[in-house]
Amino acid sequence: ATSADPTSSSFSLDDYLKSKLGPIESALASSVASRIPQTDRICEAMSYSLMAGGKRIRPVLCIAACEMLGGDQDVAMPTAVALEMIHTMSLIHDDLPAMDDDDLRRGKPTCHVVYGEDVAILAGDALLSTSFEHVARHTKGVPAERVVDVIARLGRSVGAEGLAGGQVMDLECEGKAGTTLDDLRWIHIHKTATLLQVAVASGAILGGATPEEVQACEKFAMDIGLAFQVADDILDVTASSEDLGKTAGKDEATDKTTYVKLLGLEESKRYARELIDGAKGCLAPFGDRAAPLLAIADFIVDRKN
Ligand code: GRG
Repeated sequence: ATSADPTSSSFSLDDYLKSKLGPIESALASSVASRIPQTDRICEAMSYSLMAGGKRIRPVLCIAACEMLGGDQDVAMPTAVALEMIHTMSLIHDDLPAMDDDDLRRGKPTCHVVYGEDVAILAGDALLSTSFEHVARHTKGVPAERVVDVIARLGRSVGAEGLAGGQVMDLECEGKAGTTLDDLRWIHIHKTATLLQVAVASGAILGGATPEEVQACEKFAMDIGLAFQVADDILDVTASSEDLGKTAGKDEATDKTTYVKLLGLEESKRYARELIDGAKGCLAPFGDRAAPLLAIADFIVDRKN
């Protein structure tokens, strides 16, 4: 077995990511290519943000879950692309002057800085609607019910019970005293964990998971989603200010409530580790086939950006 083989005991996440990122990047690039001159500008704005160099955690999670269930990478790829489109849309909108008003994202000028607020809003809208079209049009080789289930889950993850609802709650809590750990958890479940959950659940569904298997995947993803956010708060305090697009200690300087402020640094680290260990336990039924997802779970708390 090679080190990229999920069943090998010497599984290497680096090799695994190297083997997945190439196909993901090319699928992303072709998904927003303009086909007629009239769409050149909007497609350029969509592509600018989509191709700006994210970690691609959501697409990798989706493909890894599909393969864990014995499904093919190609079956999951349209959904992997859709997840990154939705994620990118949320970042473009999150950076707008009406929201966080950020000039930099992933170390590059934000979409509205380059293309204007009007085009950035529309690029986000176009990425969102194209994500659903992309799954419906390009997912091949599995029963249609699985595809419909995936599209329904993607839609839910963006709406009031997902990104949009989480963002509104976040705005309500901003600068307000008395945000509790439960409030913080609610925000992060909806802003972050839900899309990670859909990434893993969709991959599993496309790979042919039973309802019990989907549930185990969902519990895994919810916990790594929360851990991701706790790790983010820890990184904001500990990361070096040379990190692109991040300012060390950023949240210390604002009113934003974070896990580190509520729990302290050491307790936050312990909480993140506990969430990751719990998450990994959910995948025990999948044996060695879970190796990539287990390694990604560790990466989420050990990452440096
Ligand atoms: C417009 C319907 C609609 C919804 C958007 C703006 C908004 C509502 C939601 C905000 C969502 C948001 C910005 C959540 C934070 C998600 C998060 C953890 C981002 C960082 O993800 P990484 O680390 O980023 O995966 P990279 O850059 O690696 O892709």
